Amino acid sequence: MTPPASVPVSTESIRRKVSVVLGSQWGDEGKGKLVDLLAKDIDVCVRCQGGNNAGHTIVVDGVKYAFHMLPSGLVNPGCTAVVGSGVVVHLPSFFEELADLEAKGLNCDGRLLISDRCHIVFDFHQIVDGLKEAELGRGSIGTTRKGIGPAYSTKASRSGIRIHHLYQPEEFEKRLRAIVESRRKRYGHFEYDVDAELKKYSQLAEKLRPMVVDSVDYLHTAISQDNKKVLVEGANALMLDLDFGTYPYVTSSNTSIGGVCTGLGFPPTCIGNVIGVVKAYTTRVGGGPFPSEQLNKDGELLQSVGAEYGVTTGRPRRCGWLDMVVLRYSNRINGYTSINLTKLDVLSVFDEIKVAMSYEIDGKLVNSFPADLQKLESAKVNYVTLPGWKSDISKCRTWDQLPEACQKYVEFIARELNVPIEWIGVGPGRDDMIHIK
Ligand code: 2SA
Ligand code: GDP
Ligand code: MG
Repeated sequence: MTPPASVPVSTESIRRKVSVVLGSQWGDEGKGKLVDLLAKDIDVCVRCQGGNNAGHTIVVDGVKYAFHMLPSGLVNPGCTAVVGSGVVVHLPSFFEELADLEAKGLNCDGRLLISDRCHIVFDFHQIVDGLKEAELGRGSIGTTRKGIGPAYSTKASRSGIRIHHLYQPEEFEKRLRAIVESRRKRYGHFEYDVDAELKKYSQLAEKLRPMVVDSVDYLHTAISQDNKKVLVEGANALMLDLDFGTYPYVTSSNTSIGGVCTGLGFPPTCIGNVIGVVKAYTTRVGGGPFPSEQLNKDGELLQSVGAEYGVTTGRPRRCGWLDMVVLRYSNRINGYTSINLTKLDVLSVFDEIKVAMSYEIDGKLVNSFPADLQKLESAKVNYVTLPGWKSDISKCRTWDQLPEACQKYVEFIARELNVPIEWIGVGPGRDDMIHIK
């Protein structure tokens, strides 16, 4: 007897079919650029967590695309993009982003889908995001104010509104009124017109209808029956993970490999390649600890040469040296099968390059990235100094073209992590990449 369509014939048929791109540090490593590059050989590009807090930049033939909530694979015309169930979606921003892309000439007709299980981010979540940050004062997280934390809180408290609720108007209205009332009890009165919102959402629901799918069925059918190649685009990064990042200075989703399974409904056995994107130095935007941060000329140089500004908020990013404690921890959790080292060209201006190798707390070397931020603050960071190469590498397209000191820097990182470096970014453009096969 033939099994029903939604049941895979065997788990073998889905084994290692899905590739994943993840940020290994505090975000903005250049994930979007790699996803775009890989998307030419894949059929489906999926986001599994986060929302429009993310900012993924792609530069193709001088045209710059900024993706926030939509999967970056859309730049490739043969790629279908899926916003998976773990993503939280602010629908007005979803349609704005889509319109911006279409204005740049991308035809997304029929190749953008959204899970009926996604939770909706409402404007009141964004208002609450701002109120929460104001309450925290000097200890604020430095969120993007896109309502991400409040939306995931609503989801965890089981009072959230999902995409399928858009098509159950009575349930939608009941839930929206209840949650706004509860948020007003907690935060006091804030301006928010529920009736206008209900009207707006009934129009948005119709506009969205053709894109709504059961993404579990869609994605499993894609890999098991249609033999399609799926690529998952991680947003934010490991050190911003709700469980493993520098809590509470984190985002509110699982940005680590676990978020791929919980955000898409894929079992771990589906996952094959896990590509860690590692910036050749470190940046962080927002508050929170950053042990290898350089509040000096080196940090300023990284910031200006690397053009380190937030893609979503325009905030300057904090900058520092590469941190192997962070990367070893990140690799333990995500299990990278290969690495894309990015922005190596930015380091060309330095005579010498430092790399953080270990932390000492109370005179003792620590084995892993500490949970306790007070202890972390007291950590002494031990660095190694490596020679710079002081020459322009932005035109290099093969390993052999890189200067010897530059090769040594790359080899040092690969050896320390025991993970092969397969791609090296030498500029923002799609072609500014060295692929080591
Ligand atoms: P949120 O808004 O609740 O997710 O913020 C919580 C923390 O997560 C950080 N975060 C980010 N860090 C780096 N890049 C992000 N995306 C944008 C970009 C950021 C921007 O690509 O440049 O434009 O400012 C991102 N999104 C969230 C955030 O800074 C908080 O520390
Ligand atoms: P993402 O969030 O990880 O996708 O990264 P962002 O787009 O937020 O930030 C990375 C920035 O670096 C973007 O402006 C990219 O265009 C740029 N970029 C990516 N790779 C490289 C590279 O190898 N060299 C240089 N100079 N810029 C790069
Ligand atoms: Mg970014």
